[in-house]
Amino acid sequence: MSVTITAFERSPDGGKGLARDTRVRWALEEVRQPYEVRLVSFRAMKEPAHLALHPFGQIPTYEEGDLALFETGAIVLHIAERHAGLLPRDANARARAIAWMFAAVNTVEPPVLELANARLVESDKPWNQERLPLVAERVRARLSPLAVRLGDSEWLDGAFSAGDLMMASVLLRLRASGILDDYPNLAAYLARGEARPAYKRAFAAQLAVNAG
Ligand code: GTB
Repeated sequence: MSVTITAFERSPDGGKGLARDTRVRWALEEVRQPYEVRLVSFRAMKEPAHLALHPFGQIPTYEEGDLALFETGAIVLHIAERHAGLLPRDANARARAIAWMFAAVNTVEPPVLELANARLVESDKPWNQERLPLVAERVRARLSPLAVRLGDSEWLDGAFSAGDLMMASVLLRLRASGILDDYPNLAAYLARGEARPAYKRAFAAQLAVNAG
């Protein structure tokens, strides 16, 4: 069954791979599933046709036959459950990998987004300089225990899984802040994720849309 995802017609990051279609592309590349991309403008995302796919008028979405999904966590889990390569066979290890997916989107991503917004969207506000350190501290409160848990391991729990894919995708958003420099093992973990051939193909595909 063919798969179609949506992505920004022109991503505000100019192809740095920070928009969330990249993690879905990455998952599809890991499991070697071909996919089509429908590009949508900011206006089209808020129109009825797209809202029928995504109630919040965002990208990415995922269509496969009769199935339409939104939310990258749900999309990546769907891909990982249907194709070998992103979740362990052992039931307990599989459950733990899924727990890391939730940790990525539910525990780590919220403060990471707050920091990105504080740095980019709120930088002209008079209270920004006072707020920025508070928000950065909330990010550190997640990174420190994550770094302790990862330790010297290659991935979070055994072999690379959808949990690592989601966690690395979230950490990517921190690179510009420089905060990862204080967590060398997390920086190396992220670099290992980016070095995966599947990530490279996903990155190149989104760059091809946004370059120039
Ligand atoms: N929780 C949802 C999920 O995981 O799928 C969040 C989806 C989401 O935030 N989508 C964003 C969107 O559609 C694009 S990725 N925004 C438009 C809108 O809400 O109207 C967020 C994003 C956007 C831009 C950059 N950037 O340029 O650096 C990075 C990330």
